[in-house]
This record gives sequence, structure tokens and C-alpha cells, in this order.
Amino acid sequence: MDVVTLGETMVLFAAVEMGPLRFANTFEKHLAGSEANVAIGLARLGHLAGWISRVGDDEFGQYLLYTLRGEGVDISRVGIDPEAPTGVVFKEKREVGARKIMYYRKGSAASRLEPEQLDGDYIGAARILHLSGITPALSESAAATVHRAIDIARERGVTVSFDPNVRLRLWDRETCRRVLRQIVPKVDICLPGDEEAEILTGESDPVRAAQQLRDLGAGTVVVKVGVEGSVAVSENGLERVPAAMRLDRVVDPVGAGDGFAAGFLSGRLRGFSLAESMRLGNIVGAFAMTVVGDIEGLPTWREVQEFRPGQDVSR
Ligand code: KDG
Repeated sequence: MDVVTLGETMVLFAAVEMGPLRFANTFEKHLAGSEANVAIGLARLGHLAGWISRVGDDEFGQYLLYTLRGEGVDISRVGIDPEAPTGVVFKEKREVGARKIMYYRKGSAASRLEPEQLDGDYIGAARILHLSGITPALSESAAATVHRAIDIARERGVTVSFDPNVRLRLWDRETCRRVLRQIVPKVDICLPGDEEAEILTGESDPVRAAQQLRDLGAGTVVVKVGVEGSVAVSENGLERVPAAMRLDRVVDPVGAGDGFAAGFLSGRLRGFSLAESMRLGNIVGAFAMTVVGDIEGLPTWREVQEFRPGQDVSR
């Protein structure tokens, strides 16, 4: 595998009608799970990606496995839990105001991830292990699994990539900050959004926040700053890359961060510079916002190249 990811994926039911969920009668079914989104994004860009998780022994679990398998993601290390269900999430549709999401994931199969489930050789053979801050919020055993996966990767020289993915519906701000700050020193690549960087550091300026996360011990920190693109602090100093495109209409911003991670990691795998990798992240993230689901908009490598005619980004 080029990249192995680990985390929960749920079935998402996105309301078709606008407004509060109580009035929604029709729902579209999608797959939703940050780390699986990244694996799918990487597979579309031509990389070998694997996803480690657990799903329930139910129809929704089968749906997730069918979809990931269909996208070419390796699911050989996904456990099927006979006792716990696949997680479910519902999402409102709103033209203005924040869209609410409702999780039904407590006690889900993926929340029962255990360190013993990890196959050290599988992680050890990858070039990058990608994780998110959602998994440690799921349960004690899921948090322990994240730490064990990182330890395996570090022992075997695998690059560790981490998107803090702060989800304050899953835990309180202080616990989130404390637990995620314990992970940051162990990662080579840290990919927060600007608000997440502020939660982790208390610093609203993205460059200063990135510097603080680097001071904590992260290798390269890339902060996503929405329409302004992204900024990075690495051993070579500061890098700023503007947004790749201005979208006339954002259909759904959810999934943009995962698109960014897929594009950025693809850049690293291809040997691109930090700035080129950030640019690729910005492009793939923007594609993800053009659709309701998290994964449908993720581009293939060919689409990425066609998006920038006249500029060959391949190597
Ligand atoms: O990054 C998008 C994810 O947040 C979404 O797919 C759902 O993984 C998810 C979560 O746990 O919130």
C-alpha cells in the first residue's frame, strides 16, 4: 500500500428537502468517514490505499465494503463485528446557517476498534499512515488503537499523517484539545483547518498556530484557510499557497478537508515540493465541495490534470 488509513465510516443519509431534519421526508444515501474519504481520494488519484476499520455484520456494513472495494481501496483489514452495528449519520440541507448533523454511532462496530486488531506488517509496509482526531473520540479502545498504529508506523519508518478533524459533537473542547495535543508530537504531517488549529493552540493566526503545533513536535504543519488556500510551517520555514479556484457555488463543504489530505498526500507520494503538494490539496479539496456526498466529487488524476490545461503537474 502507498497509504493506509484507519477510522470509522458510516452510512450518511442526507436530507433532500431544505430545512430542519424534522421536516425532511426524503434522504439520499452516501458513505461518510473522513479516513475512508481520504483513502478513496488517493485511490482515484492512482495510489494504492488501504482502510483499517470495523463495520457491523449488517446491510450498511456491506454497503460500505462494496463502495470502498468498488473504489479500489483495500479492505482486507476491516473486521466485521457480529455484535455491534455500523454507524449512521443524518445531515440537514440548508441554504443559510449551519447544517446540523445527527450521529447514531455510539457503541458502533468501529468504536470497538482494538489495538490487537492491527496488523503491524500491513501498516509497516505502507509509505504513509493517515489518521484523524475523530477516532480517539469514539472510545478508549479506539484511542488506544490510534496510538498503537502510530507507534507501529514510527517503529517501521512509515510517515504519519494526522488531520485533527475536531468534532465537538463527540467530545468537549477541553478533552479534545488535551487528547489531540498528545498525538501531535508523534506525527510527521499535521493537517488542521484554521479553526481546529485555534482550538488546539488558542492562537487565531494560522501561521502562529502552525508554528506552535510544530513547536509541540509535529514535522510539517499545513493549515487549511478556506478561500485563502493553505499555509504551512516546516523545517524549511513558511509556505503560503492561495486557493486553487473560486467556486461559484459550494454545494457542501463537508469532505473538503479530506480532499485536501488526499491531494496533499498524493503530492508527497509523487515527490512534489511542499508548495506543489499544497496546491494539489487545494484543488482536490475544491472538487469535493461541488457535491452533496463526501466522495462523489473527488477527482481522478486525469481530471486534476485537465483542470489545469497547459500546466503539466505530472512528474
Ligand atoms: O470529513 C468528513 C467527515 O466528517 C464526515 O464524512 C463524517 O467522518 C465523519 C465524522 O466522523 O464526522
